[in-house]
Amino acid sequence: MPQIELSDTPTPRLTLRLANGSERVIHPLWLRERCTAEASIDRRTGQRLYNPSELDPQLRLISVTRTALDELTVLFSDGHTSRFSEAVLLAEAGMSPDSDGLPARLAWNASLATLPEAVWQDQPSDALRFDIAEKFLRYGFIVLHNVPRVSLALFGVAESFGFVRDTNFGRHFDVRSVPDANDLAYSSLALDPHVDNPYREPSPGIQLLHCLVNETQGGLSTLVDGLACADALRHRDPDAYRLLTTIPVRFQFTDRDAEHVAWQPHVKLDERGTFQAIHVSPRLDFAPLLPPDELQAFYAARRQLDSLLKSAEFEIRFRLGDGDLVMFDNRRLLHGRTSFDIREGKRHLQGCYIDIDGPRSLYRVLRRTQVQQSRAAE
Ligand SMILES: O=C(O)CCC(=O)C(=O)O
Repeated sequence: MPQIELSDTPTPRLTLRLANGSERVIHPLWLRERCTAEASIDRRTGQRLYNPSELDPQLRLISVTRTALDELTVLFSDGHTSRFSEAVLLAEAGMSPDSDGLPARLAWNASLATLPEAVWQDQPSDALRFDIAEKFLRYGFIVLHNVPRVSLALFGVAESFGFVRDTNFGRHFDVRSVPDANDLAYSSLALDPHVDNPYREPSPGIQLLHCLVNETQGGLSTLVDGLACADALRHRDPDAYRLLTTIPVRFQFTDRDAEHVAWQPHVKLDERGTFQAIHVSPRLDFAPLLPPDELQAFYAARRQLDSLLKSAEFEIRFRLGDGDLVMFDNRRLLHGRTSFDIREGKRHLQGCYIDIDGPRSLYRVLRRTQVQQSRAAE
């Protein structure tokens, strides 16, 4: 178990020892800027009352004492005394940008036994919203049943998890086959796995698709976990993975009123090398003009990723029936559909976007409430 160790020689210092035995010395400034004393933070907002860049750059620890079971009292060289909860320090030291108080992401493939799903209620309880947010954060998607089959009912769901993001397609978009469509989504063609709007900066975090009616046999929804595919590519072909995580590609959307362009590598990593997002849309991507041998390697790498994304090993397929809604992480998952025949009947979905931070914030807030309630009940 990770723990915090105190030592006094040659000077007082605190060390975080991780479960694997490695250690990280805690910098005095890192510690000091986490001080929660009344003089340091505003009680109501929890925000800092001073600018930590103005602290003494050579700040040192003068003494560290364990004053209670979970409490360290630290005297700093600027004369300030702070008390810290060890549990809080440990939790924060272990955080990373993708796991900051959120459930761990579970990479999945076609062997996913059951879809993460829930039955929607018009006035959802906190327990239902928590359940949905948790499944969504783990799997990157959730299927909701029983969403009223009326136009714009998807906003009732979207607004329970975040703020709707308007785009040049409108606050919502109707996915049905229309003549002269400005996007292939509005045809009856099959759509390969893709993310929406990779030409936008930032690209939409979450997409919701609500099925108002589906009278066709086809038009099955497909989903692929970009996190799992990127991981498979990293293991199976590290060179291809390196190219797709480093070469920025130009994504472009143009119609009469809009011209959006964004450059993104197909697989975006954070500074620690952790998967952040996947940007794939075979209809909209343009590789930069690199020397022929580099482009040859890039195209081979892109083909590898493409075949993983389309393989039966990773793709799941399911039918969205009337009143079903799928909400997915548009920066992690790729979605698509099989073709359908409009002579069989209607197929009408409505879609909208919300930002990714909505369900994350909701999850943390509801979790905090749960913890407070269980403490109060003890
Ligand atoms: O028709 C569908 O099921 C999916 C539509 C789609 O891919 C989109 O709107 O981006």
